[in-house]
Amino acid sequence: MSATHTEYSTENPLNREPPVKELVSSFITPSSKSYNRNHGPIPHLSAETHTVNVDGLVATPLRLSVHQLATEFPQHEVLCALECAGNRRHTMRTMLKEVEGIDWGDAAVMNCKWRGPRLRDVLRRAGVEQGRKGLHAAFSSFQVQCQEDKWFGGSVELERALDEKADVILALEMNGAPLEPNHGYPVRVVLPGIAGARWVKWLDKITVQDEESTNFYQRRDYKVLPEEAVDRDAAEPFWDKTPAMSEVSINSVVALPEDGETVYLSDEGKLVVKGYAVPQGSSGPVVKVQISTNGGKKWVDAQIGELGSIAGGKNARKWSWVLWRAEVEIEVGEGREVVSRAVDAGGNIQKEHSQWNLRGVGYSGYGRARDLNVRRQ
Ligand SMILES: Nc1nc2c(c(=O)[nH]1)N[C@H]1C(S)=C(S)[C@@H](COP(=O)(O)O)O[C@H]1N2
Ligand SMILES: [Mo]
Repeated sequence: MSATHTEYSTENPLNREPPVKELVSSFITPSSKSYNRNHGPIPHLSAETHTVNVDGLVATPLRLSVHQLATEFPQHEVLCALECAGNRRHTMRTMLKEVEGIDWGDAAVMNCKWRGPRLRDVLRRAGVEQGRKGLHAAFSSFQVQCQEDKWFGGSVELERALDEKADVILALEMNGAPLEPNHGYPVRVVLPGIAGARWVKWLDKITVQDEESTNFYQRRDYKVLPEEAVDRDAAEPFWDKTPAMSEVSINSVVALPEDGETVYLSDEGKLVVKGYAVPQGSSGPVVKVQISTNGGKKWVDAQIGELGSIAGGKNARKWSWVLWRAEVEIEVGEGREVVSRAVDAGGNIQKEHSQWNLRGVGYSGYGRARDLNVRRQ
């Protein structure tokens, strides 16, 4: 992997993100430009021997080999963004107030093609009870001990797991090649529109159950705690009462220029600005991105990039990010700022600020390049 990644070694798990400028240089993120988020070491598993168990409230528990997952079910491809709930934590802590957690910038996100059987087909083979409310599909990986729990797990509502339109798959491939160990080889959950924390890598078990995953990362982390939870002690009573994060918020980021940069206007007196935007949950695709250089008084529409040769029309772009570009007027001088906001097909409009929360998750305030020094050529 490229040495230009910023690594965050909390104890030792591999946690790093690429420079955001590099990230937005490809519509499909190659693994050389992808972020990595791990709560424990990376296991190196064999696809020959690995199996996924399906159990809990199903008529026929299953034990499926990777070969069976690849050959006994129709393979489905989804183009979608994977975003860590901690993406943009740096903006939250520097604009609002200090938070706990890795100091992620704007690049804890990637946009890839994922391929594998639909979770729905696997659950139906196990004879899942359909139509009963209040059940959950819980995903577990027992391969390695994590920092806060012995194993890693997460869950989503069973209805989501079974909804054909939700495009949930058990991915065996990323961008046309087998998953890399970092990204969950040989099989990981892909949950379009849902925070990365639920996309369990090195998947061992899927359980249909009447409660959420009991794993630490479902119950005691990845929650937008209320503002009164100012520290760990104050947070204690809120963990059980606060819903687990599920769908991601609409978001956009200014990747170029970057904070503190000295930039030069073109001969026409314009500044080139670029970035990405992701839709809210299932409300994609992103249909509009707007840029302001005067604190939101005036907005200019950005151009949304070509999506290349993706078959399937608009629906194929539903879960994807968009890359955008704009040429904007901006006053010469120091301390200038460019902000971006996105709108998706469901009518969600990105808000200026996000709620502060102790764990610094879900930051989705306007994209921002701060403290620019704007000059004429
Ligand atoms: N088994 C396991 N799965 C996991 C994690 C983990 O630590 N262990 N991290 C989760 C989190 S928080 C995120 S954001 C994504 C990151 O996926 P990536 O490392 O492929 O980018 O994986 C998720 N799945
Ligand atoms: Mo994450």
